[in-house]
Amino acid sequence: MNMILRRLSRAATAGLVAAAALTAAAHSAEAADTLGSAAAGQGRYFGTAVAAGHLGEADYTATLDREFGSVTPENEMKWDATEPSRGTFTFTSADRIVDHAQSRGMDVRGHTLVWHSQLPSWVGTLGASDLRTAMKDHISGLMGHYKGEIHSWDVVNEAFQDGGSGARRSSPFQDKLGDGFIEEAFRAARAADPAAKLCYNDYNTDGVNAKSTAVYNMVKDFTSRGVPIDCVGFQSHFNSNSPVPSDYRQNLQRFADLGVDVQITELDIEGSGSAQAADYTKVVQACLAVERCTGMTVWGVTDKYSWRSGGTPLLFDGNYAEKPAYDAVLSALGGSGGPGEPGGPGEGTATCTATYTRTADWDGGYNGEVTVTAGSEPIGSWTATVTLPARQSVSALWNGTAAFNGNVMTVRPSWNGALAAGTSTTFGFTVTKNGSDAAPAVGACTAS
Ligand code: G2I
Repeated sequence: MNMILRRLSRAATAGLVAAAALTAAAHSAEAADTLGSAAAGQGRYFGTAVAAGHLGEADYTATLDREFGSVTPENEMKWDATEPSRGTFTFTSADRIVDHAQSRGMDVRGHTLVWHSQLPSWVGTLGASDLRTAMKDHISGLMGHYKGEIHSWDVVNEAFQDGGSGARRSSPFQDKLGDGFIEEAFRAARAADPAAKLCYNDYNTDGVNAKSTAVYNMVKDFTSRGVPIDCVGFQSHFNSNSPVPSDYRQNLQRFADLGVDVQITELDIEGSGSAQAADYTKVVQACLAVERCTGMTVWGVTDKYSWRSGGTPLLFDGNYAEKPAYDAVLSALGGSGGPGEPGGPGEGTATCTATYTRTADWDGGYNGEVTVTAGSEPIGSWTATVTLPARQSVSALWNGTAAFNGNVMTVRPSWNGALAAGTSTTFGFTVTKNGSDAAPAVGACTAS
């Protein structure tokens, strides 16, 4: 098939995919009992890295198709796989993944266009001018093939060094083209597929540190000068030497505050049991707490095919059984089957209480705060009602989402649904008094 026909047929398939994705979303609203559907209920995607070589394994594809809403080819879109010799593109393995994903209504992340690793040797032999041309040709060739079919591309991957310097990593691109290669790659990427979100992706940038600050400064510079960048990927490979940072959410938020989306792109956490589950919960909650955190991808379906399988870092074990980490992620995403949900621990016994305090007061209004506390079982989600006195109205609400029926406000969590036994969260609201200083009544708290 010549290139033009190939592109046309890929575009026709993409049209079908949009319809399939809508069907999947409609279904997910009814039964959020998988990672993908629960995340969709929170306005996020939940994806996984996929290797083309495993798609023939029935349990692998069954788990993939059931649970995930987005896929990232683990190696198949890298430079050595797609342009092994200059100007000769091979898309067979990547197409296999993209076609599989599209036929099931899943989205695709592109990984990765410009990276120092998994580079064919011919790239390193080029002089600066040739290398610049080759880089742009690679971007337009690869992105052009999948134009309109990739929701986000990792345009440049891992361009900064580890350690405290915040310096750029040596690579053929850095060494021959200088700092400007990143900007040139993003501009070429925007031209090649204007619909794709363009991300910078890196590791050990998950907390606030010298490396993440160097990336932050680059993104800030790009946005201030109009260099096209839409998102930053945080790989999030964690283990005991590199635990989930306590300032993870804060770090994601500072990037989001620059006006870019943030995505968790290669999540895996070595460990097992409840400790691993608790770490996964932290990651999901951090993403859900940041409005511009648009989705999460785990770096593989099953522990047995993980790039660090010895550390059992994923959500399904080698037999595709759901691990405690799976339950924790599903529960943190507000899905069913988690604690207190049908089929989950504590089914039917989950309870919560809600207590009210006035935290601020002025002539025309006041702020109220409701503390929601889980009973003796963990809860996956909660609902609390607040009945307002006559004439009063709510002008703002935080850490929750509200639905109104007359003067009764029903509040559900925004990101803070999952609570361990005995732990609490709060939501707050601002009330306009309209001449009434009476206190609202907080009704029963319902846990699920
Ligand atoms: O290293 C973990 C990830 C860090 N961030 C960028 C990702 O692209 C990277 O993924 C890993 C893949 O999970 C591995 O599967 O990248 C590795 C290479 O840097 C991949 O490993 C390679 C092996 O080293 C090769 O021997 C093998 O031929 O996978 C290749 C394909 O199976």
